[in-house]
Amino acid sequence: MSVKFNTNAVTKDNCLYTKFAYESAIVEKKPDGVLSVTPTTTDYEFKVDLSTPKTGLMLVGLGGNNGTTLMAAILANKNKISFENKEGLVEPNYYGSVTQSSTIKLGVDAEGNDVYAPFNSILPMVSPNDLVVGGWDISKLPLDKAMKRAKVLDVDLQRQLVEHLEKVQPLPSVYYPDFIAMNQKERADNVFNVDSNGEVTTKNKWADVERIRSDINKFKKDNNLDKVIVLWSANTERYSQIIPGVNDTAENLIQSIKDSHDEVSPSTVFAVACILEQVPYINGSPQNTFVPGAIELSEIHKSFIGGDDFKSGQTKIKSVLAQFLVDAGIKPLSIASYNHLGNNDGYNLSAPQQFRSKEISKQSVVDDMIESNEILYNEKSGSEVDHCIVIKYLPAVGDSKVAMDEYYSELMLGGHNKISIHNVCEDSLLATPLIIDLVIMAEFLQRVTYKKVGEETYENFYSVLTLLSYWLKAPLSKPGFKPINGLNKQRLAIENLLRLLVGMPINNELRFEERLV
Ligand code: NAI
Ligand code: DG6
Repeated sequence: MSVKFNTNAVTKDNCLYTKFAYESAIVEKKPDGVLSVTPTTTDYEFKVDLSTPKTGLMLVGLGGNNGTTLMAAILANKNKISFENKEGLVEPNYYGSVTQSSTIKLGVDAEGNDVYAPFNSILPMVSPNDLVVGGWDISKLPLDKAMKRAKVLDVDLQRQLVEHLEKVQPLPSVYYPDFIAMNQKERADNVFNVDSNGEVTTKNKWADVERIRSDINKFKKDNNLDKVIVLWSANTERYSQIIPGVNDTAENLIQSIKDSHDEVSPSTVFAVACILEQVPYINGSPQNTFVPGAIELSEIHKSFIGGDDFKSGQTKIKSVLAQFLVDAGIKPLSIASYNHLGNNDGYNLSAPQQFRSKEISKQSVVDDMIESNEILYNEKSGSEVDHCIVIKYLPAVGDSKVAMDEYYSELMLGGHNKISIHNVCEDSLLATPLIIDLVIMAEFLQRVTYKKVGEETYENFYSVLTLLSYWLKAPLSKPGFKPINGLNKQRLAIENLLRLLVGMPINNELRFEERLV
């Protein structure tokens, strides 16, 4: 479907130019407790490069459940591979992907009814079918076998994909045994950081950075790509300790890598390599890959980063439900989130330090909602939600993760409300469309620049791509800013950005066509 916008946006040299008045408000708390609100307006000019580049995606963890499912989804869609399951013929699709399978409201028709268009019809975006996918894994299994090991896809689809996947083997990767669970050790047979005896060594971390940089450049050259995006979908690592002088600044981090400091993780080594190559790098796992020094390095090199941890099922619902309760004036008192799963992610998370990374990520998601409502959360009536996260490894259920949540809330006049959710989700089929969205949006956001009216040069967005927060459990934010977790707020920001870039006013649901006489 194509959409024509009759706005003031101007196309020149294959770029789209628009003007946008950003309206906000500055709020000051006066000594007498009064909140003083002053509307503000800043005039911007935006520019979007309309050409879609030939884009490569390099996944760290290519041989895992997400990696193989992503590869399979793209191949199935690109080659129109249908398959039989017990319910009949299944046509390939990208359900679960906002960029591929959701719509945006354009406006209303002559009768005042809402009209929608596909998300990816507003502005040119790379199609996932055109992505060139490659990447690294510490396991050398070719992808047809890795897909079988993952036990995610229907067997008839697997059978048809073998010929496409059997020749794909992940590149060797960096393995520092201390960062992922020891139970992953036997998987690590495809590692490049080895000494002359073939033993894993963690003593040449700068060489590891250089190797990754060279892998990226080779992939780009071999596939004749305009751009590469790297995404970490490898095992959850333990947290790195943040140590002043070690990883607190860009300079210290670089020196610590050169000194092969124990607290530098593989995911941070990948981050630094990508930042130095100005390749966008997204972290789909919960660990603190982006130590302060990595964020500063991304600022210095104006290189895009985004994270952390795919927000796929249980946490996505939480970021809607908790927001709904608090916005409805109902006070959640406790949230208990249990889950069990039987895939390799669950196996890795059965180790305490890796579980702790996931616990932190899953827990942080309601913080800003609590802070948004002082009527419900205050010193007198209690300012916290009891929030517990349990994850158990149960091999029998495989990739079909079972998540059970109980939301216990306080109602009017001492009443209570308990909402229980039982959610069975095929984990990798939920997570893979998020990878697609993160990559398509990161690529798109690289093509958007802006300047204040009157300024000379167009700038890129700030290096931490917080517009990706919709897809992430613990959104990384600009230092000094608090993350926004509410799913609806996150979606609205993306939708309004697309609207303003084509010269449309930002979305509101005033519906005056209907409500005014
Ligand atoms: P998986 O365990 O199936 O795959 C991870 C892959 O990473 C494995 O093949 C492993 O060999 C590889 N690996 C480990 N360390 C590596 C390194 N240093 N370099 C290259 N490869 C390495 O896990 P899955 O299910 O694909 O999930 C991947 C990550 O995404 C996990 O951290 C998980 O917590 C996170 N995640 C997954 C979600 C899901 O629904 N599947 C949702 C949210 C986050
Ligand atoms: C257990 O929770 C395993 C995790 O890797 C999750 O499957 C993943 O983080 C998805 O989490 P959520 O909370 O978004 O469903």
